[in-house]
Amino acid sequence: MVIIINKRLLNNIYREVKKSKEIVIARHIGPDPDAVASTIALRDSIRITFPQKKVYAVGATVSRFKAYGSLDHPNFNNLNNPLLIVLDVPNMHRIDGIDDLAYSKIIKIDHHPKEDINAYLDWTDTAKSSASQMVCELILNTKLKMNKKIAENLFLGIVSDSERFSLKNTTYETFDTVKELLRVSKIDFVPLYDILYNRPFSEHKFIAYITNNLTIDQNKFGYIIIKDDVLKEYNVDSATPSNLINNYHFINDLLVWAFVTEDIKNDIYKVSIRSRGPIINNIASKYNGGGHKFASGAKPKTMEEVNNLLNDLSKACLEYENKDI
Ligand SMILES: [Mn+2]
Repeated sequence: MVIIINKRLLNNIYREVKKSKEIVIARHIGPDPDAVASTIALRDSIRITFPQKKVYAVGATVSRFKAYGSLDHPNFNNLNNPLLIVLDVPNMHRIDGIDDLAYSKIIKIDHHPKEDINAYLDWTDTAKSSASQMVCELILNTKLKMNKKIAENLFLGIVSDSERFSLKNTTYETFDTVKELLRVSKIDFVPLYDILYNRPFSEHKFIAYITNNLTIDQNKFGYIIIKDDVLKEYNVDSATPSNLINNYHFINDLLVWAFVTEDIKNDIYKVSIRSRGPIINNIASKYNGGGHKFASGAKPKTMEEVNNLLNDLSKACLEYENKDI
């Protein structure tokens, strides 16, 4: 059985869902597989459990994630103060696609450290591998229903956010939940890895470009600044580097690494950061960002801010290396 400490909170979330006629489910901007998969899975579960309800999963459509299912674009004017459920996001300004929505109350399910979202029911647990794991636990421990597609999405969200159960957010609970998910759904999960890891050869050449051009300083801090013309040359977009950054987890010479990508369209720099030791989310939050202790992102506006961020990260590596001496 899945071990749940907060069964009461899960029951309260279920009761609130049951009570609500209209529900909007949202996640963070710049989505990743966990954000998309958990949103669509929860929507589909509520839909098959309560077919009479209006349930929408919102946020910008990302063509790369179409295998998870399609998102909804309801006219918010036709809704009457729906319940808003936010997944995988701790800050109000990073919720995607709810700008003109007048909602009644918020339920939050998230594994990032708590920020400014003030929820009526708040299930925040940084010990969970993924929002998908949490949605999975919610479904398995309440009367919410599961089907094959829901199970596949949840599996993909968990595998992706835990980087195939290799990151520090993976616990015995993660395995417990996945075991239960596979037991009840009987999904054939091995072919699903294609959805996460198949990529065109041009993207592999781009990985080679990053590897060849990554600068590693004396503090074991690695970084690369990827210009827009390079993205064009390799036929990738400004979101691609953040999807590749976990590939660099098992490199001896790296303690922290950052991919800085020029985002011409939005006139900012997108920075993805990973760490194998130093805590980085407090640094990212100084540069229009945040995230997990060892996996963060930031969006500095100028090259000067980028340089300051890179300096701070390198310094964090130095302090981390010196702390045991
Ligand atoms: Mn997540």
